[in-house]
Amino acid sequence: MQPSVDLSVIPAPASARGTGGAGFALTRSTRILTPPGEPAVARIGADLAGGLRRSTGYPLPVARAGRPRERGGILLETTGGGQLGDEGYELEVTGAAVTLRAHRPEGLFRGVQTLRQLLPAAIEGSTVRRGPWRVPAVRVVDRPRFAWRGAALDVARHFFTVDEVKRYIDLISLYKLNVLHLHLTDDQGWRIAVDGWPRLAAHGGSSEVGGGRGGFYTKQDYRGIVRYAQDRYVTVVPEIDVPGHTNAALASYPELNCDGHAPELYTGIDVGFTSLCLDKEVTYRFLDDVIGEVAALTPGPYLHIGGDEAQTVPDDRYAAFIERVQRIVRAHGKRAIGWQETAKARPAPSVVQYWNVRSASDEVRQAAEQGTKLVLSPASKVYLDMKYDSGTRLGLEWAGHVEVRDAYDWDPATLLDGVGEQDVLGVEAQLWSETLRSVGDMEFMAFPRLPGIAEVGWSPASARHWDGFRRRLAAQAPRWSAMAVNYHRSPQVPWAG
Ligand code: TNX
Repeated sequence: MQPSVDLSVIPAPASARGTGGAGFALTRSTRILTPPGEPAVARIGADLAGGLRRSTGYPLPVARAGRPRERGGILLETTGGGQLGDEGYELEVTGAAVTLRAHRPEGLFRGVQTLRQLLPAAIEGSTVRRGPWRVPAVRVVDRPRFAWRGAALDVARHFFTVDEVKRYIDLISLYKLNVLHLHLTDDQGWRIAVDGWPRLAAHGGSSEVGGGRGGFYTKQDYRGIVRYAQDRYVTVVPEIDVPGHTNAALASYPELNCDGHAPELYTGIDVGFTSLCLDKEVTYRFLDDVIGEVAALTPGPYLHIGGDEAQTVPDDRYAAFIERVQRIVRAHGKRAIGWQETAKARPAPSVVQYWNVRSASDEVRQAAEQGTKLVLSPASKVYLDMKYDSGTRLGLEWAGHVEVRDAYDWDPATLLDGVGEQDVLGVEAQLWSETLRSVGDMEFMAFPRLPGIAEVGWSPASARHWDGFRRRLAAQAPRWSAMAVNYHRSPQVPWAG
C-alpha cells in the first residue's frame, strides 16, 4: 500500500494516499468529461471549467463522455452508493487522468473542492496566470463525519447585500460547508419581505446597528440567494428569531406589543429586552403568516425559530410559546430548529443548537436523551465575532478571545457531558455582525477560523492534528490572496513570507 500523504487540503480528507509518479498536468488540450443524461453533473463540470478557464486561459471544453470510457482529461462519474454516502467522493489522479467518482452530484461537488486545493494557488486568480498546472498523483477517498456543517450569517445587525451573501457562500462551500443559516430578523432590523405584513421590511428593515440605512431582501432576492446556495449544495436555513430579539417587528406593528404602542427602531447592541406579546392571538396570526411565507420560499427542510435570550418571558410561558411555534412550523411542512433555550419546550424541537457556554447544558443533554439532535456552536470556539485577542480591531469579547487553535482543537463528541457522537448532527460557525459592516470585516473574522471549524465538522478525528493543520492553513494563504480574501495573520500559524 502507498503511504498516506499530507496534502494541503482543508478539511483533511478521510484518506489520501500518494500513488507515485508526477501526477496530472492540466494543459491547453485538457477536456472535462461528464456522463450523458446527468444535467446536475454537467453543470458541476461547466462550473469547474469556468473557474479553471479564468486563471489558465485554456479552452477546457466540457463534453459528454462516450463509450468505452475515454481516457485523459478530468472525468466526473457517478457510481453506485456503497460507502460514499451522499457527500462522499473518490478522487484518483494519474498521469493520464483525474477521475472523480461519487454516488451523488453533491459528492462530486465536494470532490471538486478538493481538486481545486490540489492545484497551485494561482488557480484561484481571476486573471490568466502562467502554469504549470499540476495535480499530485493521489488517491483520495473521503466523506464527512457530520451531516450538518454550517455557517451562520447575521444580516440583521448589519445588512449584507445579495452579492455579499453570495461571496460568503462561495467561501464556505470551498471548505465543504453545506448549511447557510441566515439570521434574518433581530432587534435592529427585519431583512425579509413578508407580503401580509409589509411594514416589517419597509420600516423594520430601515435600520441597523449604528444607525445606517439597513436594507432587506425582496422575495426575488431571497430566492436568488437560495438558488445560488443550492447550486453549491448548500442548504439555506432561514431564522425568524422569536419571541425575543423582535424590536424591529414590534416597531413596525403596534398590535404586536402588549401595550399596543410601537417602540422606536433600535440601533444599539444590547440583547434580551424585547418580546412579542404572548397573550395576544394576533401574535400567532403574525407568526403563521411570516413562517408560512418564509417556508414557502425555502426548499430546505428546516426553519430556525431562534428562541434565544427571551429574558422578559417566564419559563413556563416561554415553553408553551415554543411548543406553539413548533406546531406552526410543522403545519408549513418544515422542521423547527431552535437555540438551546428551546430545549425547555416539551417536546423540544427536532434540532437544538447549543451556543451558550456560560449557562448549564442540562436541558440540552436531556433533550438529546429524548431524541433531539444537536448542532454545536459553542461560543468560546466557533463564534467568529469574538476577537482573536485583545488587539483585534473588530468583534466582541463576552465569550473570551477565540484564537485559531481554540476554533480548531476540540471534538464534538466530547464537548458536553452525556452527549456523544450519535447525538450530534453537526457543527456551525456563527458570524454575528454587531461590529461587522463590510465583506472585508466578515472575511477578517472568518479567516482563518472558519476553515478550522469546517474541518471539525468534516474530517475524522484521526485525521485531525493541530500541528499539521496550522501548516495546511498557512498553505491556504496564497489562495486567499488570489481570491482577495481579507484574513487575519494569526501568530499561531506559520505563514510563509
Ligand atoms: C449572543 S448566540 C446572541 C446573539 C449575539 C451574540 C454576539 C445567540 C443565540 N444570541 O444575539 O449577536 O451573542 O456574540
